[in-house]
Amino acid sequence: MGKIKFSAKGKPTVSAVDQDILSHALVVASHGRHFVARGDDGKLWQLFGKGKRREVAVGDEVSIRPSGDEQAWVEEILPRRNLVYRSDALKSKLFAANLDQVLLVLAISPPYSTELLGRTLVACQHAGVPLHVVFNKVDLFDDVQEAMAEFTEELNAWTRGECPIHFVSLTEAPHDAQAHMLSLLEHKRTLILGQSGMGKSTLINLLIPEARASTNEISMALNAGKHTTTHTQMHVGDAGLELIDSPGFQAFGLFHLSEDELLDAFPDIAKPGLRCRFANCQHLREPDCAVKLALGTTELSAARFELFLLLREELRSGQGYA
Ligand SMILES: Nc1nc2c(ncn2[C@@H]2O[C@H](COP(=O)(O)OP(=O)(O)OP(=O)(O)O)[C@@H](O)[C@H]2O)c(=O)[nH]1
Ligand SMILES: [Mg+2]
Ligand SMILES: [Zn+2]
Repeated sequence: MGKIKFSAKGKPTVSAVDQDILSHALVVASHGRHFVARGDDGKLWQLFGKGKRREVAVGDEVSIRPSGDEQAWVEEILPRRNLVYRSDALKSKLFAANLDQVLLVLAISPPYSTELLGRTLVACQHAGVPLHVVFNKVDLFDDVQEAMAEFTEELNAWTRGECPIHFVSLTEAPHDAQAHMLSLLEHKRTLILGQSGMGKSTLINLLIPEARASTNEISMALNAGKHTTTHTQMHVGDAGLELIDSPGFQAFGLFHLSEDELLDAFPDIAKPGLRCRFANCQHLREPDCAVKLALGTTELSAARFELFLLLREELRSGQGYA
């Protein structure tokens, strides 16, 4: 990968390039309003977009119109297979598009949030993208077997057993981790998500050693020398590896879902909900509420019900702003 510069502040400069020729490119890096795309010939372009055409995500296929030697306008965002994003009442943050899978990296230090896990699962289900959980830093467990059993039970309660869980130590058992992860990631485009400090970049650097230099070049420039990832970037490795690194998140808003879509992501509530006495039961204080009856049984965990109520309240209160 050549040098990527995010320094241009003004409009792209017009030079002797032919502005009438459109070409195809893949968006490989995003830092909010700055984007980098790779043309079919491997050339890297600094991308600019106007209006809706500014809403590009890493993984997007775009048609571009050159405006300078290294700069181009987004002419069109080609139809997406899927898009994983989060949103609050005011704006959306696009993580990545056209994915095969999402990998959520967790660890006990810094402590992971089950609520963020629950939200990530809802976002992935809504996007139609499979989610895997990587539980990293198992070297920090006192009793590995006991801890693995305990965390598997906790995570399965949150994901209803729908997400495979992979326990690894990226720094203490890198060879094992590498072999295990490769079988999961080869020939796939994978978005790596997680809170800050969980080991997302460590995982990518282990599998694609060249990623380190490329990441550092941008992160150091943007973030005054800190290692934490500040932009979303796709790294390409051998065996068809396409790994998208992203900055750690502390919040994961889902304001873009409708109430029906939210319910789709909670079959453990939708299903008993069909048995409630009232068709429009809110599952709060209504008589003969089958959801309340299911609560605490193997059908519905209290934690998932609480998350559902929280998300529903959020999207109701956000209506009219989004
Ligand atoms: N003990 C232990 N530490 C690890 C392991 N994997 C990663 N770390 C450490 O965790 C810290 C954070 O790792 P990063 O890969 O930068 O985390 P990140 O998820 O990319 O964080 P952000 O870029 O801030 O979102 C680093 O100091 C790593 O060395 C592990 O398996 N065990
Ligand atoms: Mg990182
Ligand atoms: Zn009910």
